[in-house]
Amino acid sequence: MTTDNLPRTGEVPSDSELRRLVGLVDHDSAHDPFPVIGWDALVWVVGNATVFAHYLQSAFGMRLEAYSGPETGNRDHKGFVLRSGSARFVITGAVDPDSPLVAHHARHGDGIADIALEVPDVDRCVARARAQGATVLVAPHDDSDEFGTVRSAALATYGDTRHTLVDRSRYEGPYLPGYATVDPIAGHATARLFQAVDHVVGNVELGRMDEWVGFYRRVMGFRNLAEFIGDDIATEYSALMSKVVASGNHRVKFPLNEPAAGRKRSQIDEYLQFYRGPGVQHIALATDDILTAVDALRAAGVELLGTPDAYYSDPELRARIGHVRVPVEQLRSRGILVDRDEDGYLLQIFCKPLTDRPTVFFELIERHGSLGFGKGNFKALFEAIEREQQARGNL
Ligand code: TYF
Ligand code: FE
Repeated sequence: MTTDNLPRTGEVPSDSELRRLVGLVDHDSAHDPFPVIGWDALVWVVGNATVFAHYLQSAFGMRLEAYSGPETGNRDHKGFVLRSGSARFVITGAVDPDSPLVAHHARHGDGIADIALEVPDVDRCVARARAQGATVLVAPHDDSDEFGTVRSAALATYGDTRHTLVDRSRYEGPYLPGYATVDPIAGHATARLFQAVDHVVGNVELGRMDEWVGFYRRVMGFRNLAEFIGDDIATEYSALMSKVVASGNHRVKFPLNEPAAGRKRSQIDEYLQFYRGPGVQHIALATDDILTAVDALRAAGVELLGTPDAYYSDPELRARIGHVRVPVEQLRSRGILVDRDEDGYLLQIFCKPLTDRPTVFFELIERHGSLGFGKGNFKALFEAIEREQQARGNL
């Protein structure tokens, strides 16, 4: 493996590292109606949490930090808490055949049920959400164990997805009450391939993107970012429309897609059909070494989207990207995309769906000043996605 020189997975990036990794901006949160600290966890419901958690450790270098299951008194389901830098994934799967997770999985397949956000004041956020007409699925309440108390609540968002709001300022435990610290899988040296969650993308139904943009603006006080996919790009080649909302300092960024009429059947329609409704489409993972990460993922057999050679030999691209930290040859051999804007550049690559249904996938992103999402790559990216859609017989 080429990952021996990387920091261990558990090391959390410093504030200044995080700023660079995910492109934070200055922001005074004193007047935020809904102050957000950042991502708390991405909670997955899958058909086999034991195996899925092993895959995220063995292929994505994540580190197991905590566990809940029959051995810890949880007869309903297993939950594995995985970390890479500041990113936390919780993988849950039913043990009890009557667990509510069974119905979620039967409908959606493997997916993200909860985009949990860490907030300093759960009650204040819920009061704001109620006043703005949001659906409160779980009222603010405390959970305690020997490590302290967590206060949380949950709001509904698109589809069956929710946002649990978590205040862990009075809690010292590994995750939540009910979870116990465990040892990572034996003999496996985890490598930190990524350090943070950059953005989480939602797919919503045709014509509803603006409603959900409005939801995040009204309820959470998020703002629109400049990057979007409009009618022009949609009809040219993407068959989707997209807008991005973000928290004040951009720590939490939510691009929202809806299908659009294009030349071909929209990739968003394919998702909505197989996920049986709106849900999380992709999670972008911020890394400070996308080359090493890609090599490690390929070595582990993870499938990434290919990029045609023509992309790299395009003189227009060459001129536009200017100087990047490695020779373009090294990007070409790995299929890594590059985009530049007025603030800097970014490197990015996309995995094929990691689930059986063509739904959720990962993106890796290495930012060098750019605060964007790879606008210059949309054409090459959507063509690559359509090749996969075609191969699945869904185009
Ligand atoms: O998050 C983004 O905007 C980029 C591009 O269906 C993108 O990663 C947008 C829509 C999509 C796939 C990728
Ligand atoms: Fe993205």
